[in-house]
Amino acid sequence: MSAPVWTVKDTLEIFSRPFNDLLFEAQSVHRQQHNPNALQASTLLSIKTGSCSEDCAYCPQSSLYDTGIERERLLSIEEVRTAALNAKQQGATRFCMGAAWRNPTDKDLDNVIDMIAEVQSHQLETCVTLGMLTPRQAQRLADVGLDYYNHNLDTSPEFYGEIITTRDYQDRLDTLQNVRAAGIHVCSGGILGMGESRQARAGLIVQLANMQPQPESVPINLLVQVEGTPLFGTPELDPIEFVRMIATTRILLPKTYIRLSAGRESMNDAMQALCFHAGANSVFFGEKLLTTPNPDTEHDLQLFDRLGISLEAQVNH
Ligand code: SAM
Ligand code: DTB
Ligand code: SF4
Repeated sequence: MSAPVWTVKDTLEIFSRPFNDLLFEAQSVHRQQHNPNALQASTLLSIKTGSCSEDCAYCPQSSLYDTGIERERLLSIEEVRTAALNAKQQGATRFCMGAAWRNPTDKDLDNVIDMIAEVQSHQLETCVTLGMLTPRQAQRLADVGLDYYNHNLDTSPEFYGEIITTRDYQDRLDTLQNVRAAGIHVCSGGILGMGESRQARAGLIVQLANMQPQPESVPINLLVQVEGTPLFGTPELDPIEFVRMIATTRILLPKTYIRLSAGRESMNDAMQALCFHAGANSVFFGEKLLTTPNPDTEHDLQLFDRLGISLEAQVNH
């Protein structure tokens, strides 16, 4: 049987169902494919912070906005090792390294490849997010055994131009295609709370759901509003709408790991519990995202315990 081709209309129909019907369907799909009481945990590290040339309206690391973030040099291997060991000790199974680049140079990639090898030596899965990649660069990352590449579509093709002008949607799709062709697992999702419509939310899900194969990992971020960025002051998103997004993503991408990503700091425990019920089954774990705070590890562990949720076990390579 060939995979369904989703339209925005079909997706909006699901998205807009009565909340209890939507959640029941999402939870039913979720249980067919996943352990409903387990979460995969990844820890983030910014290996190169600030002074990015791009104009992403949400991002504190763009050089075009005055957000008080200082440019930092590329971290050393020792700094990466310390952070990776700490993440593993806390219970993360994957270590994700992010760089504030439009794209890496080949020299940048040499350094990142050494970092990936270091993280792998501690039996952690690896993920990097470095901006756009050429087919050759993606192949180099595949050759070193990188597990996941994160590159977000961020929103629908139609709303995208309101958020980023320095590269277009097709550039992002091309990078994802290069990652897929190299045989690396694809991690791609987006951000809610940027002033987008429900149609734009559905439009993002359709892009992800119609990829063949679908991405293995989809991060759904709630905008972290940072003073100085153009999106600072955007009206807050209704939490119920965010839960609908998770549930609809779960229904259209049944096998994918859906990550409740940035923005957990501003969510209460009940909202996070609803997101896990709606099908979110991975989180960023550890007290910092790239430049902004994430919930305390202790608080997270207590929340998971209250919900009877366990962290997925460490993987042995
Ligand atoms: N520079 C690379 C790129 O843009 O592809 C990699 C790092 S970039 C910070 C990774 C992703 O973080 C972005 O695509 C965006 O989805 C997310 N992000 C950045 N700032 C955010 C914010 N303030 N709130 C929520 N998500 C954010
Ligand atoms: C993703 O979708 N969210 C993460 C990760 N992929 C790289 C990044 C969130 C960044 C939030 C703002 C910050 O901390 O700078
Ligand atoms: Fe640069 Fe990535 Fe931030 Fe965009 S999201 S400004 S590309 S660091």
